[in-house]
Amino acid sequence: MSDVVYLTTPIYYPNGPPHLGHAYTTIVADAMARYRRLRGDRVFFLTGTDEHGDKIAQAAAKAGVTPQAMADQNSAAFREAWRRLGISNDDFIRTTEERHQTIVRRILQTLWDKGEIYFGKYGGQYCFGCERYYTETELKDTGGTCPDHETPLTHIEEENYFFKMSRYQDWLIRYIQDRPDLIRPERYRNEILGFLREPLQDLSISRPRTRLQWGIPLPFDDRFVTYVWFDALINYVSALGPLDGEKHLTFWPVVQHLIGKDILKAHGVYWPCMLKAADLPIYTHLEVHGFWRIGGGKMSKSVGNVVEALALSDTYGNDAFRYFLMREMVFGLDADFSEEAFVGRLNADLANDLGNLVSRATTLMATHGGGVARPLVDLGDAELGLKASFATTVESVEGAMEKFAFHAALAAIWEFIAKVNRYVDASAPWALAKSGDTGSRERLEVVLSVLGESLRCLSIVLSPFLPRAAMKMREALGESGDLRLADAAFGGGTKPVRLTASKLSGLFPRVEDKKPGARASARSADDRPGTGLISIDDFGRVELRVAEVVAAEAVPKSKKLLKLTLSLGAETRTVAAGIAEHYAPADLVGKKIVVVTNLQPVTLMGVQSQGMLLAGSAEGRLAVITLDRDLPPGAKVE
Ligand code: ME8
Repeated sequence: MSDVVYLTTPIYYPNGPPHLGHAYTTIVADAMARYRRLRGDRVFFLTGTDEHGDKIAQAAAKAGVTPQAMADQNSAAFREAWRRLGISNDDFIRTTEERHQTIVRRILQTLWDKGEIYFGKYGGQYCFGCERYYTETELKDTGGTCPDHETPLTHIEEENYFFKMSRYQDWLIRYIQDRPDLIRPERYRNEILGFLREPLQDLSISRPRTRLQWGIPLPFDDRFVTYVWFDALINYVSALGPLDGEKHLTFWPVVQHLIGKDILKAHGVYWPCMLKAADLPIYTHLEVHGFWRIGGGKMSKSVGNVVEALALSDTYGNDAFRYFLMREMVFGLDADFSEEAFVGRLNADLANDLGNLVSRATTLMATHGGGVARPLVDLGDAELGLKASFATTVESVEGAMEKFAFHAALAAIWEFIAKVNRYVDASAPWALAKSGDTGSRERLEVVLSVLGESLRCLSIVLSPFLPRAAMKMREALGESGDLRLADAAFGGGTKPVRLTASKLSGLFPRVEDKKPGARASARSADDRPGTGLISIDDFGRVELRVAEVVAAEAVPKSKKLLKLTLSLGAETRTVAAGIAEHYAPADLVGKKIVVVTNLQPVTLMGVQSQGMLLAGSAEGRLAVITLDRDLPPGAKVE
C-alpha cells in the first residue's frame, strides 16, 4: 500500500437533501481516510456536489427557483450534513465553481485539438432522468422503458459533439484484464468486462443549448453545453488544481474512487477512456458498494425513506449510525436498513459488548488502580493470549481495510472485545481486590494493566470507525497526543501502562425499549402499525397557527411565487408561497389562513420564507385553507 492516497466519493446531485445512501458512501470514505491517517499516510479526501444538467434544471423549475439557487441551497445542506456527521473531508468541490470549469474547458479543448472529439448526428432512445441514450441491447428486457426509472423513453435525434470512446475498447479490456484489483469487488469488474463484450459506442458529450442552458459551454462551440457526466467526472481532477501543480502531481497518481453500483458504467468505462485520451493516469482502484434497501426485507418498515433513515443519526448518535452502516452492509452487496436492526446492533454490540467492557474496566481501574503506572510485566497465559489475540486483530483489520471490507474489520475488533470481556469474568479482579493479600494485589495490578492496555489498544483501532467514542476512551485513560496505528500493540504505548482511569459509563446507552423510535420520544412502533402512519406525537411536532395576510405581491422573475406578509398577532412574517398561478395578490389580502410556523427558513428567488401555508389541490386546481369562523391571528391550530 502506498503511503499517499487520494480518496474520493461521488459528487452528489443537489436536487434534494442528502440521504442515507449519500451518507453511507461518505461515511465509509471517511472511515478509510481516518484509517489511512492513523497508519501515518498522507491523505487527501474529497467530496462535493454535481450541479449541472437536466436533473438540477428540472428540479429547480419545479420549485420555481433558479438552478443556481437550488444548487446553492442543497449543496449547503450536503456540507452541513457532513459537518454534523463529523466527516473529515479535506475539500468540497462544486461543479459550478470556476476552479472546476477552468479544468473542464482545458480538458475539452485538449481533446478537441487532438481530434478525440467530432461533430455528428445521433438518434436514439433517451431517458431524461438518466440524461443518456439507451442502446437496443440495454432495452431488450425492459419493453422499451428506462431500466432505472421504468418510465417511457423519448426518441431524440440531434446534432452533438461526440468523444471517440469506441477506439478505446480494446485498450480498456486489456487494461482491466491486466489489473485484477482495478475494479473491486470482482463482481463489478466482471460486470464491466461483460459490458465491454458488446461494441462500445462513441459518447455524446454535449447538449444543445436550445434544449438545456444549465451547463458549461463547450470552449470550441458555445451553442452547446457539456454533458453533465463529462463535466462531473472531471471534478476528481479539477479539485487538485492545475495539472502541473504540486497537489495534482502528488495525489493524482494515487487516486482511489469510491462509488455506489448505480454509477459503475460512467466510472468503469467512460472515465478511464476519458483519462487515457487526455494522457492522464488511470485511477488505482474503483471501489464499488451495493445499495441500501428500505422496507425491502422481512423487517418491518419503521423508517419510510432514505432521508428519514439519515435522520436516525441525530436520534441515536453519529458513532452508532456509522457503526451500524459499516457493520451491517457487506461492502459490495446490497443490505436492508431498518430501525429495528439498527437498535438491535446498538444494544448488542455497542451498549453491551463495548459499552459494558469500557464501563467495567474503567470502574475497576478508577476504584482499585491507585493512580499507579507500571511496566507491562508478569503476564500469565491468559494475558499473553490476549496480547497475541490483539496482534491478530490488527492484522485482520489491516487485511480487511486493504479490501474495503469494513464489516470484516469491525467483526475482527468485536471478536477481541468478546475475549477481553471473558478475561474480566475469568480473572475476577473484584475478588482479587477484596482478598487484600500481597499476592492478590500483585495479580490485580497485572489484570488492571492488561485491561488498561486492552482499552488503549482498542481506542486506537476503533478510532476510524467510532471517532467520538474512541476519543472518550482515550480521555478516560488519560491518553493524549497523536493517534498512531503503530502504537496499537500491547506494551506498544510510549509510556508505562496505567492502572488507573476515570470511570466511563454510558458510552453507548442502551435503548431500553427495543421498539423503533423508543429514544425519539415522539415516535413509537405501536402508533405505526403500517407504513405511512404517524403518531399523534409526530403530528404534534408540526406547529400550525392562524395568520392574517396583511400584504401580498408577485416575486420578480417567478411565475409561481407570491410574497406574503403575514400577521401572527405578536409577530409579522414573510412567506414565499407557490400559488401565483392560482391567486392574484389582491385576492389574498385580509384572508385568515393556516401556516406551518416551525419550519426551517429557506430563501426562494431571493425571498426569505419563514413558514408554509396550507393549501389543497386536485386536478390542477389549488385552494388555500381558510377559517370558517373568525379567530385572532397567532391562534394555535391542532
Ligand atoms: O449519481 N444505497 O449522484 P447521486 C447506497 N452526481 N448508496 C447510495 C444509495 C443507496 N440506496 N443511493 C445513493 C450521482 N447512493 C452523480 C455522481 S460522480 C462524478 C457523479 C450513493 O446524488 C452512492 O454512492 O445520485 C451512489 O453512487 C451515489 O449516492 C449517487 O448519488
